[in-house]
Formats: sequence, C-alpha cells, structure tokens
Amino acid sequence: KLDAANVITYLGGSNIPWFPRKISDLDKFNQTVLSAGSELESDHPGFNDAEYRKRRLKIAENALQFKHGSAIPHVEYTKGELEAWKQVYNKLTTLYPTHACSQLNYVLPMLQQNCGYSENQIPQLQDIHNFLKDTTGFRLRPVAGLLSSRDFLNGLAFRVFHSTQYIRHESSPLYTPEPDVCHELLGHVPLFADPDFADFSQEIGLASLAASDDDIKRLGTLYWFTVEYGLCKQEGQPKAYGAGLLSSFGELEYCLTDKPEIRPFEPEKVAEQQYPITTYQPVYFMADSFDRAKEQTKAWAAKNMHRPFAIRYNPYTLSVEVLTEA
Ligand code: HBI
Ligand code: FE
Repeated sequence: KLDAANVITYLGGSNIPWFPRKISDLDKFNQTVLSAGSELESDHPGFNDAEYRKRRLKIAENALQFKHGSAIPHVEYTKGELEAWKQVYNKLTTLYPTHACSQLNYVLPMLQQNCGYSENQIPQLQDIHNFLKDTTGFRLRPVAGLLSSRDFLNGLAFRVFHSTQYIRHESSPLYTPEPDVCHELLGHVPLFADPDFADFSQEIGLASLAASDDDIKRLGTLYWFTVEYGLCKQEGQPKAYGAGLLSSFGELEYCLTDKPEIRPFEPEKVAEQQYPITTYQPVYFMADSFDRAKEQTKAWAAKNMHRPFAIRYNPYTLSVEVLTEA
C-alpha cells in the first residue's frame, strides 16, 4: 500500500513530506484511505450485518475509482437507509433554529431548494458539489472511509472536502462511530457554503501542506475545535457551527447548556488542548467570527508552522506554487 505521507521528496535541500501540488494529485489519496468500510470494528453497529458490509463495499467502489473531474456516481438509497436519514434529519432540524449558527440557518433552505435536502431523500454528492462550486468554489470528492489527518487537511488546501457516501447502520440512527452522510451533509456541507468559513477551512489546509508530523497534530487539534466542535459568538450568545455538534442531537443540545466550559478561540491555546473522542466535549472554544478566526489562524500558522518555503494557492490553475527563498 502506498502511504503518501511517507513518500519523501527533496526540495530546497531539506527532507519534507510529499504534498499535493495540483488538485488532481488528490487522486492519490484513493489508495491511502485508512479504512474502506470492509474492516468494521467489533463494536460497530453493523459489525454482524453481512448485507450492510456488502453495501459499504459497493459504495466505497465509487470513491476508489474516482478521479478529479469525473462525475460522482448517484447512489440509489434503500428504504432502510432512507428511514435512518429521516430520523436524523427530523431530530436535528428541530434544534437548528435555536442552537445552530445563523450561517447554517441561512443556507439550509437553499440546500433544500437546490440539492434535494428533505426528510424524504438523501441528497446526492454531485448536486451538492455543483452548488458549493457556485457559492464558494468548494468541491466534494467521495471518499471510501477515514483518511489520515495529513491527507484530509491537504484536501482543504484545494477547497476540496472529502465526503463519505454511505449512511450509518439503521439499528442506531442517532449514533455513528465514524463520519457518514448525515455527518457530512448536515454537519459540514452547509458551512462550506459560507465564504468566510470556506476561507478559514482552506487556511488550515494550506498550513498543512508539507507540514511536519508535529505540526499536523496541532492543525488536526485546531480542526477538531473549530470545524468539528466550534462555537461562534452571535449577538453575544454562543451558537454551534462545528459539524460534530450539528450532526449530533445530544451534543448539540448539551453544548449550549452550562455543563461544558466555553473559552475564547485563541489558536495557540486551542492547538495544545487535549480532548476526548468518545464522550461529549468538556471544553469548547468560541470564535468571534469566521473572518476573525481565519486571520488569527493565519497569523498563528505564519509564526508556528515550520516550512522552509512559502506557499501560494493559484485559484486559476487550482494548484499550489512554492515560493523558494531568495
Ligand atoms: N477522514 N474521511 C475523513 N473524514 C473526516 O472528517 C476526517 C478524516 N480524517 C481525519 C479527520 N477527519 C480529522 O479528524 C482531522 O484529523 C483532520
Ligand atoms: Fe467531520
């Protein structure tokens, strides 16, 4: 198995990790995916369901074959899958008006009109891809399962979001141990339609290119406390914008109670914060706005990321230019 993260290239005389230079380089991640849905853990709700495993493998094929520029295959979801979606969709959308940030509430009706968001169908990745491309230039790529932090963050540098296309097991619609379409399409997608959030996400991505393993860990932590579990101040009050919150009925409710601690978003502190992955978060960080979070992150990355050259994204060619020092 090719592990892109371990392929060393020599640039400017120093050893630096391989990184994608043009958007089609992301095709290489098809081979580096950490799990493609065939190897479920024994505590996964679908572990003993042979049909479910078969289904997962079939949907994973779409991602394994995908090349930049090709159409994302349409998935005909089954009755059971649609039933799971409906339960999640209906539960979460009751909480959004009071608990989610204004950006989500602004975008959701557009997703309903343009991308087939409704309790009765699971939206298709291609329709969402078209919509995001027109709003912020974000793109979707289907992915078979978890990517390494490095590969996943590197995708964001190109405004590419790797999205799974399968759904959680129907036996426990309000629980999933891994990302699925409920998490991606309800949690992540609405925010990628916001221009400031899109810029912020790409900034994390750009910082991850050619980063050391230690720096990837810090960026992964920053990603965790923002894109996954971030709160944002709106009219003086905390609201949820992180996808892990927006896709979990229980934690979305919990995060705005007085149980967790809410601290101001400061990248230098956030990047070092420890966190649990199997329980609700004891600590959240609240950003003033996505625009300010982007500026803070940019400044923090400029000071703390150790890369022997500067990088500039060229939006005309969808590629990264390496600026060598004079
Ligand atoms: N892989 N497919 C996929 N989806 C994610 O949301 C994801 C990932 N790999 C790592 C990751 N998220 C983050 O937790 C950070 O490590 C970047
Ligand atoms: Fe996520």
